[in-house]
Amino acid sequence: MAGEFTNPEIVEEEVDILIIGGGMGACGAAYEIGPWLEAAKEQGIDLKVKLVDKAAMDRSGAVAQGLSAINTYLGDQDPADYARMVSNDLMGITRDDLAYDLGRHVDDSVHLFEEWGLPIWKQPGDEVKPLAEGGKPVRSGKWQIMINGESYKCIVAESAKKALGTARIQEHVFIAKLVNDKHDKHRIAGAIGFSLREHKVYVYRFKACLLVAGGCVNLFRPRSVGEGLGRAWYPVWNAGSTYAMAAEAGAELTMMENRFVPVRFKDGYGPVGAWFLLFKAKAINAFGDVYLETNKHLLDDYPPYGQAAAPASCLRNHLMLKEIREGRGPIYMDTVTALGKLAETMTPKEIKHLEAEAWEDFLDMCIGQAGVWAGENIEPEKKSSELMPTEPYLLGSHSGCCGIWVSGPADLGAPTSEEHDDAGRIPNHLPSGWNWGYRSMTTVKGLFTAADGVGASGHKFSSGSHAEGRLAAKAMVKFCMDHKDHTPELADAVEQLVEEIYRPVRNFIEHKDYTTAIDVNPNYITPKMFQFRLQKIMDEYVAGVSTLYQTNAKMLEVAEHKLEMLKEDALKMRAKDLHELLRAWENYHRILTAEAHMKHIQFREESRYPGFYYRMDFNLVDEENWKCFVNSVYDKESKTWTCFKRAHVDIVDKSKLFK
Ligand code: SFD
Ligand code: AMP
Repeated sequence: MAGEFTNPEIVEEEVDILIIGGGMGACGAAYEIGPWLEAAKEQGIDLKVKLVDKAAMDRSGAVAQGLSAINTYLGDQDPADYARMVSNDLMGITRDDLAYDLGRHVDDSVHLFEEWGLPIWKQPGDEVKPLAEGGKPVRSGKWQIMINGESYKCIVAESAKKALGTARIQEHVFIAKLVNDKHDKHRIAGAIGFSLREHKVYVYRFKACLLVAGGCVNLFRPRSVGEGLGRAWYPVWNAGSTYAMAAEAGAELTMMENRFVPVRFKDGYGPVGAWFLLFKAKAINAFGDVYLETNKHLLDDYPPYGQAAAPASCLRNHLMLKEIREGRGPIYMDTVTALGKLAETMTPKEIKHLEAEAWEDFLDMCIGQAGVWAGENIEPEKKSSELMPTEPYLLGSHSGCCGIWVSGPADLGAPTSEEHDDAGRIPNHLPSGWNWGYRSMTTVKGLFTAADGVGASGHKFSSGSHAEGRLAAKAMVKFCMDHKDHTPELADAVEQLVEEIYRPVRNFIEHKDYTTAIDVNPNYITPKMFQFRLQKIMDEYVAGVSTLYQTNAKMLEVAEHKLEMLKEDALKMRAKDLHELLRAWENYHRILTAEAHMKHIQFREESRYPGFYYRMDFNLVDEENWKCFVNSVYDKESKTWTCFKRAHVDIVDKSKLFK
């Protein structure tokens, strides 16, 4: 066994652009890049592109299981209103330039999805009229539209593969590290990864790279343990690769203190959006109180955000947590009353159809929840279902905003009171430091990101992630054309990189015969056990579910120390096969992401997201001192983080939100 396992074949390849990931952002880039490559060719520049996904694109990433709604579709709404909503839901600290830019581009991706065959619910009479031709969708909420989306990812991936061509796509290769340029440490030059099917290590050299490997899941101890282990809301295969690899390459991160704690149907993590928004269901405590109403006064503690017409997701959680803390749980989604009310004006056939839709909402995107309903004999019209706030997730495209600091669009600016237009914006006046030439480029030259990778925006969801991938693709081609004579050279020797990637394999081979039980060995730790240790630290000290999302400086100090120890032990992770090598590297990415999260929470001395986490020693939103971005850089040589403030500017006028 040892032979080829310990000495993998090394495959070196030079391209111009590497796309890392095969999810919504990557599919957007893969689809969009073709025409821009053609335009470059016409100018005599022939650019080579490759896409690498650790899984199979048809079912990889967050949309793997399908979705039942597209949560960002503007229709005839104003992108400035969209930017306002994003800001409000994320407690005022977002990049309006990024949100506005996304808002004005996102619908085009949705129109493409429909053209490619995604069934979108339409208003009666408009059933066969495409959205692009004015067909009116069934909206579950102001920004969300309903779809029959079990095959959503297959449809989007099919078009991406067709556009890029399968010869330019490599599946089942996990990228483990980015490599900086030999002559400029603020530039990216390559990436290294390994095959999950064969004993091969891939080394890519490139001018530009799109890092779109999703968010981070399983860094906190999940609520589902034991027989439920592996069940989570966001996909367990989003392992923080985006944030960790960008940080190691020297990219500035932003808002890594932010997290998303979704309220979900208990145990199955089923979606709640359709229930709240489409079926108009209410969440209640065990005694039937609608806590969003009975606890409404708590919002007064958080001006101005508490006064917004729609309270932020974290504030909704805050009102629920009071009920749980004070012993008035379980919390329920009152499906019985909601369906009963809807049924009052319906025929039996229409009622049957409505019930089918309630089931399909789960079957389209979270089959496990349908399993819970079936297994517990839950008929939603007769029995309400429990809700729970989940363990925290790190992401930048859903209702969270952690991620990487990127260059914004060049044509959107900060308003001054004298000169903004009706939508509250003026052109050509960007806050300094928000644009450095190429949309979606990080602070590392040539390194781009999109979707879950882009911080300080959020609420892009599946459609916005695709659109943002497209924006990045165009900018990357421009970057390559502007730097056509640049030859990337790796800062690190390939042999040394391979050695590092395969360290868990060597740990195993060297020590496996020391004991007779393969998992019990003083010389190595299995990736599974290592993950448990990380999750325990994060859960107990960094505001996980076991402390009801509470922490303080002292607890964070303990976490800091324990994470240091864990990082030392990480060198002892073992890999008995390629699958474990994947698990080991996912853990390396998770631990750095977890550390960034912890450091940012430590730095921000306030509780900006009540309901997502509380710094009990600074249990307030402190507008005066903390209405700012918290950004950080990681130094891979000294293994230290530096956190700092960056000024926040409202480019879109927000006063409308609080009227
Ligand atoms: O119900 C490597 N999302 C929803 N979006 C909507 O529009 N509507 C919904 O209904 C949504 N909801 C929802 C959503 C997600 C999930 C999991 C659930 C419910 C249960 C959000 C979107 O899905 C999300 O915004 C986008 O998918 C984000 O796109 P992107 O590209 O940032 O991430 P990805 O799609 O997960 O893809 C990641 C890719 O990277 C690969 N990868 N490849 C190589 N090397 C590595 N080291 C890698 N690490 C990862 C992955 O394989 C994958 O291809 S609801 O809750 O509101
Ligand atoms: P979810 O299924 O919870 O991910 O929600 C899908 C969409 O509905 C997201 O855009 C959420 O922000 C929005 N949403 C969910 N619950 C509510 C609610 N109670 N009020 C307003 N918007 C909500």
